[in-house]
Amino acid sequence: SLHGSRGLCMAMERTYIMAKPDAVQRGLVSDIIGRFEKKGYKLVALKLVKPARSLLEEHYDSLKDKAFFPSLMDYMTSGPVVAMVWEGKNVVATGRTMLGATNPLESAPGTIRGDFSIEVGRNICHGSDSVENAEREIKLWFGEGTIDWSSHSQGWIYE
Ligand code: IDP
Repeated sequence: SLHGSRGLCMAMERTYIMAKPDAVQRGLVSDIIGRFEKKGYKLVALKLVKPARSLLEEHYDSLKDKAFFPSLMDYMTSGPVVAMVWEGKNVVATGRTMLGATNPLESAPGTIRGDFSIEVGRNICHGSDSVENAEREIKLWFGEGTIDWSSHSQGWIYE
């Protein structure tokens, strides 16, 4: 309802989105943030971080046996990243759709990776792939917690 608080009371999903070092270097941070902001998702945490290798090893723990893992670590530790948490209905799956396929060769035009990147090892952004991983990644990157605030737009975004 427009004036009610249904949108605020709905159990909202949260996802961990990260602008990778190449996005920061190439000035694409605002484009990534802008897609999520304009879609209607709510920003609940954001910071610029130069992540320690140990943090990234934990973040990408499931990939540690892959041949590309060392180069992934070099890429991800090469500069600051923008870590953020976005909240909204179905934001984990929809966030992945907005990012596009992992390999930009397969990312559709209109997606963030499809529009702004070419190679898998320089694919500019990260987004949690499941609700469970989102919770794990949010805890890992935002031990300090997220920001609780009410957005005046909620009633214009959720019916
Ligand atoms: P995702 O980022 O779309 O969730 P994952 O398979 O979890 O994809 O891989 C994590 C990241 O590792 C990718 O975003 C990409 O930067 C890098 N990566 C994945 N596969 C390859 C590869 O085959 N070669 C080089 N880098 C890769």
